[in-house]
Amino acid sequence: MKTITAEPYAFEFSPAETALVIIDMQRDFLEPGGFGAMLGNDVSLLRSTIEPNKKLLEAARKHGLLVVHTREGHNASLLDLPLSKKVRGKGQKTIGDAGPMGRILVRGEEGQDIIPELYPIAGEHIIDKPGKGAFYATDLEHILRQRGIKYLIVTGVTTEVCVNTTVREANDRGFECLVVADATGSYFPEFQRVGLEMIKAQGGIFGWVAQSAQVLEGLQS
Ligand code: C5J
Repeated sequence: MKTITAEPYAFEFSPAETALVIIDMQRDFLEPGGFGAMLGNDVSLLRSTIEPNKKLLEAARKHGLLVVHTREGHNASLLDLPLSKKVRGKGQKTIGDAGPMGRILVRGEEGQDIIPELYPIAGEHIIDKPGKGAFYATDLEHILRQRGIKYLIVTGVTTEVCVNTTVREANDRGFECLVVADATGSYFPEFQRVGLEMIKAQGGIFGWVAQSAQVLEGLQS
């Protein structure tokens, strides 16, 4: 077993039973003209997460962790897009409409893909998810169980939406989750802080929180 210095206490894990789960590091959330910007957000606020994710991805590859990337998005037919999600926000443009990076949040379009800095390599799994949680309407749980995974190191965007939803889903399924603070990001600094607090409060009610440097140190140890 290896140990990562974390809050509320040390996170113990075995690399062979651990997956790095990178949530929705997509152009639609991190680059101008995508879904995040369409909702009125300053997407530059998420860009500080790229470097820590690069380092974690490199380390995960080196130490043989299972790597899972997720992408929020919908089928080109939009048949998997609830009307509630399509119209929420009453924006001029919504999911499925044409944007500068293709149809917004639609699978196969440029904007829906993972940013080039963190692009998956052969052997890494990509989960396309229609919801905020990565377990909803996907084969993620099946893949993790098949590989004997018990521990998840979770990164990505946004902290209070897809990261938190996924960690809560994982926690209810018995996975031990560690969320990497500087490798997760929010358009709202307050939500970033509180989103992490909610995970580690009450003795780690949903899991653990650490910085990427602590995760890297734990992996090396
Ligand atoms: C959002 C996500 N914020 N990946 N998606 O709509 O957090």
